[in-house]
Amino acid sequence: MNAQTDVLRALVDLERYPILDLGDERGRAFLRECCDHMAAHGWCNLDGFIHSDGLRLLADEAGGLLPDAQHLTIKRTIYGGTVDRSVPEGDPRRREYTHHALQLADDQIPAQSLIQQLYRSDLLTDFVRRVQGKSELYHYADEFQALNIVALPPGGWHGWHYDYNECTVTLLLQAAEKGGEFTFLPDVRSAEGEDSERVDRFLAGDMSLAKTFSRSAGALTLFRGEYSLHGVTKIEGDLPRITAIFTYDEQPGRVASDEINVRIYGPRVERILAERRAS
Ligand SMILES: O=C(O)CCC(=O)C(=O)O
Ligand SMILES: [Fe+2]
Repeated sequence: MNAQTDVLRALVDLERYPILDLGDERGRAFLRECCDHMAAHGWCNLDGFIHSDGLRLLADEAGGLLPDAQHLTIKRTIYGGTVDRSVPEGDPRRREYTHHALQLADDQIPAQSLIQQLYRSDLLTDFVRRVQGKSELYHYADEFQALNIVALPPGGWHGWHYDYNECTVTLLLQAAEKGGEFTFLPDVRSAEGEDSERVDRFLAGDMSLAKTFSRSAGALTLFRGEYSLHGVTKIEGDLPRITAIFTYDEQPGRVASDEINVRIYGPRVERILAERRAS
């Protein structure tokens, strides 16, 4: 027994998802199923990954941390940057999508918190690495982006975008009463290019092209965020939708640019970076 396995035992439904025993027969079969699904569909969803006791702990913890979170207004094109003026006017790639979130950056989530311990668990990282088919995978080294907790308010959504990193994992901590569906185009682009026709049709409102599936709180979802255009549909009802975002990188030690972090996290991070430059 050690601290790593303790935290996984305290949170994860290991009967259903034997991530501590990937070497034995049942664990190997489970891992193979996840890898096959990822390879065939570009995503892998583990509903009920966090058991009900674990979910209560994580939801309470997030509830205690979120009052310190920043209210962010995030405005970006689907590629995450500012508008590319060379793109023709009227093209949805020029459009900036805006959404509002109450969001905790990694530096606001204590090291001893359960969610941080879960994200930092090498055993979980190794499971994600294997499902994503990578020879190496690390926690993202960016001090703000590595682990985030995002609460989307009722009436809001999460605008369509690609992530900056390929391997994304999301953990739903509180589902919306209605709506708030994670919606995506799995692997609609690759390092070689984008299936622009599908992206155009999706951005014009053709939701028939998008993948979505029912998820309840406790679901862990793996997908390739850098290659899969994605977002969250309108949150209906009275409850905010709360997710933890686990970010990974194939390269160790890589961080995001200050410009990107200021664009995402706003004045708090701008102040931190300015103070650091001044000292
Ligand atoms: O909340 C979700 O399910 C997705 C969030 C997301 O795409 C992101 O934070 O980059
Ligand atoms: Fe994303």
